Amino acid sequence: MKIFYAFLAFVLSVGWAAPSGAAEAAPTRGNVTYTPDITFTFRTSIADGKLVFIGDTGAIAGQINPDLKVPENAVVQINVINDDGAIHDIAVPAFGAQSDQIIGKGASTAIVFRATKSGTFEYLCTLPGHKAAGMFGKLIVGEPQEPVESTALDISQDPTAVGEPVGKRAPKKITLDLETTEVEGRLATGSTYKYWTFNNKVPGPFVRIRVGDTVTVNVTNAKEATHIHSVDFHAVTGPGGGAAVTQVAPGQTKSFTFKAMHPGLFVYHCATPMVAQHITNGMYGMILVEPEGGLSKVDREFYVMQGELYTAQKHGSQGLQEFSLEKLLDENPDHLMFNGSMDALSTKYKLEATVGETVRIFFGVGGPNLTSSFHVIGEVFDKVYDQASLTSPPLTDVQTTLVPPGGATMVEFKVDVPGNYILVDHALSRVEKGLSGILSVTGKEDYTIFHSTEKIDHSSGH
Ligand SMILES: [Cu+2]
Repeated sequence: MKIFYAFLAFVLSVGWAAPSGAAEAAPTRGNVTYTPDITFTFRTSIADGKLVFIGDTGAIAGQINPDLKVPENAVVQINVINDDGAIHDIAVPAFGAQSDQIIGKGASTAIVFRATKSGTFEYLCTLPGHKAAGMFGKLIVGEPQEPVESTALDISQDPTAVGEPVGKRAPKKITLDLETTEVEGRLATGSTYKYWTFNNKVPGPFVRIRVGDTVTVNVTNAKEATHIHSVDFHAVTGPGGGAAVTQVAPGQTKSFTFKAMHPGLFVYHCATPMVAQHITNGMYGMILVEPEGGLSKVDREFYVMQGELYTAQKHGSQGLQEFSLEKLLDENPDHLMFNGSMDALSTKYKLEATVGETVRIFFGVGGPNLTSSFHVIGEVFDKVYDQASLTSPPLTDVQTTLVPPGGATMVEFKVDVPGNYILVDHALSRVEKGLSGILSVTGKEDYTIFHSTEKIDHSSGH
């Protein structure tokens, strides 16, 4: 009898874990990971006595059972949030994709699949009677999408703009001109944000000097600006890191001169109240103060900074995204990004290296609020200059390293195997809000390090 109940429990648990359709779904799900090409979000609802899916964000927001248009071979994610408290699921039978069931109000689920063939297919809720009650729509694959590309300024920062290594030169005098601006910049395809910047880039320019240099900083606030701005360098020893003497009104310039006393990789940012708002809007960057004799030589150097945007509109919405003070104070951003825009380091710019080369990443967090668990998927950091201290011995063989807001790290590693390596904050929910970048490594395979008879899925993002 006991055995019978154990068997029954086994059957029930398998039945629960693998609803019909899951078996067919497995092969397509196995092909996709971190970054779908297109994401749709539905809410379930009852409208005019019918059960329906309603588009939650982006171009489909508010539409009942909207047509979902995707390019052929795109990796598609459909999220469903239960908003009526009845039992539902979502399936696209043509691609073997089926979710588990969501029961409680507020519960959610998702399916991810690759749309491998063109044509018009059906999505639906597979619960008995729900399709008949109205829960179905069209997935149109292959009709070319018209990307809504705005003419807004591209504020994303080039990760290879790392300046000249100081080498063995003696200390010298340097002039640094910074212009603070307020510009509507491109956030993603079809959306913009009113960024506040240094030199029209987010992050601002990578400043590279050596210890003992004397730097005169001129901060000019663009005359079109409507706010006061300033700059606080964490490398500066002096009042406010410079912010106490650079509160600049639009159209004005203020200056100060400092001597770089400490080697290291330091964040700079605007420090005008409300400081968190000025930082989130894009007013951060980094200054590298190299030690005497310079850093060791590497083959590739990259400049990467993590930032957050707090918008009234949800992630994925089209048009101008407006700043939300409430979300800033809740420290709950809708967008996270490397180098200013959603796709700066995945589409706009490429981080590239060749097998056998050494890579160095200058990584900082503008924030203003979230600590980064910086990680490169598929790599191990040979060296981590923890807290960006260049005078301490580095940590060796590190998987993930913590970088606080207003802090930085310098990591180095040799690339041994070709492929795509994804830069992330290992708090991986943030990938869903835009935070990822790709280091693309080409060159000869080394089968003693990595080998598989399986085909690499290039569209997986790896
Ligand atoms: Cu500012």
